[in-house]
Amino acid sequence: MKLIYFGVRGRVETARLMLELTKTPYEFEAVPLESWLEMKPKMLERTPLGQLPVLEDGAFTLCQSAAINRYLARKLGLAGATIEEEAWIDEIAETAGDLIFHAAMLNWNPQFAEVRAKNREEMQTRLRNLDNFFERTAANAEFWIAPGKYTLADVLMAFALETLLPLHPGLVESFPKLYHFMKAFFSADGVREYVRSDRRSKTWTIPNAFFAGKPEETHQWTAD
Ligand SMILES: N[C@@H](CCC(=O)N[C@@H](CS)C(=O)NCC(=O)O)C(=O)O
Repeated sequence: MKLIYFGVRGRVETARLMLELTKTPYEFEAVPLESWLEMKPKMLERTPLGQLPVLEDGAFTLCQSAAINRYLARKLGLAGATIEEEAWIDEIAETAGDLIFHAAMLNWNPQFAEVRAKNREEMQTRLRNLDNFFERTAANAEFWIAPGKYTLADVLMAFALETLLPLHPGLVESFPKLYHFMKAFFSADGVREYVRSDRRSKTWTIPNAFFAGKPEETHQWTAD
């Protein structure tokens, strides 16, 4: 299996986390930004809009990060066991997607410094609601859908919460249940080694962004 993306976490990281969690061998091709314009016409043959990420699984090619995530979840045993579980995973996936969307909008906002504090307040409200939702619905402290069984929901939500750590220092930590859930995922067998390795991209996005394009603006896990 092969994933192609830029050398950042961005829209490919949850697919990588699933492959690492399940210890599935894969190749990651990091396209240098400077090669992209030359490469893009060729990518149009493989993806509708000539964008990344792209997954190649033998002769099967797939684009759109959410489609890649769902395909991998089904293939790697991280999907729901019933249609209710699937719907619930979708619900959490959309919620995680909202967090990522608001983080990305802030990261790319030229007024980043001016609007960061307001975004933190809004994010605090979102996390308060999420914390209550987690309390009401999670299987246990470390697994959202099924106790002892990771699903796409855990992967997407843990990554979304991790994304907020450098953006709003101390905010996720102020919700101990969510913080514990996120940390437990990043300590899971397979994930733990990967996120502490050089194989993981050091930045959340590309250097052109106003935030998250530098390693110090992106969360790094250290040995503990
Ligand atoms: N909905 C698509 C969006 C893909 C997308 O916007 N990819 C960006 C990188 S994050 C890209 O390829 N940009 C280069 C370009 O559009 O030329 C997905 O989730 O995969």
